Amino acid sequence: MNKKILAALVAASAALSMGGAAQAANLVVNGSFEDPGFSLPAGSYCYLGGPFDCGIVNGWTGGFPLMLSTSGPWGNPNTPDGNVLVGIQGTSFIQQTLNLAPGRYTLSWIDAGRSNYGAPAETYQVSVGGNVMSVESVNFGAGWTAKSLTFNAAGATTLSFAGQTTDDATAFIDKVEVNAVPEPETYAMLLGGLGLVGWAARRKARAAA
Ligand SMILES: [Ca+2]
Repeated sequence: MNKKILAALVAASAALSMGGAAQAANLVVNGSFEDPGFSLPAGSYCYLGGPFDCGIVNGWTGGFPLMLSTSGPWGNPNTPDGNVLVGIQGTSFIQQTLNLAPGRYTLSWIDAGRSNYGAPAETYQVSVGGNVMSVESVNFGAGWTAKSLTFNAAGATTLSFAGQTTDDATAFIDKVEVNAVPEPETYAMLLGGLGLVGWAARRKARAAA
């Protein structure tokens, strides 16, 4: 009997763990920009919706964001996330709308600065659902830096990275991810299940003694 209870609890704990793993999947479509939807040879670039038009960037819409490959001509450091990255230049922007279940989420990304242009910094706003969540200033030549913020959402939610300068300064962005923050109840259920497993094991040990 105890073995059956134990097996059921182990299965329940495993299912909860798997649920947690599923929640941790990145919800952003093409957040790495590695599936751009267009051909981008090494060392080249295009704009979404402008001259040298990329035509399409899978998962994303925007106003004139720069799509770059590693070793691109815009003074971008090579990205640690594949070969393709985005440049937010002047007041250009890139955005994506996610349909999110009610809950709490983490948005994470990496950014870096332009090394071959003299402007001191590119400032860009990170918005979620139309609310400005963060204003980032990326200095000239800055290396890749991990950024993140958390937000609550339910339903259609637009993520946006929007430049705030009037010059040719550029912030490079890559590795955009949104992950669900596990609910406290999930942890409580898991811990409760583990507690019962421990109790059952102790009971069995006493019975055997
Ligand atoms: Ca990338």
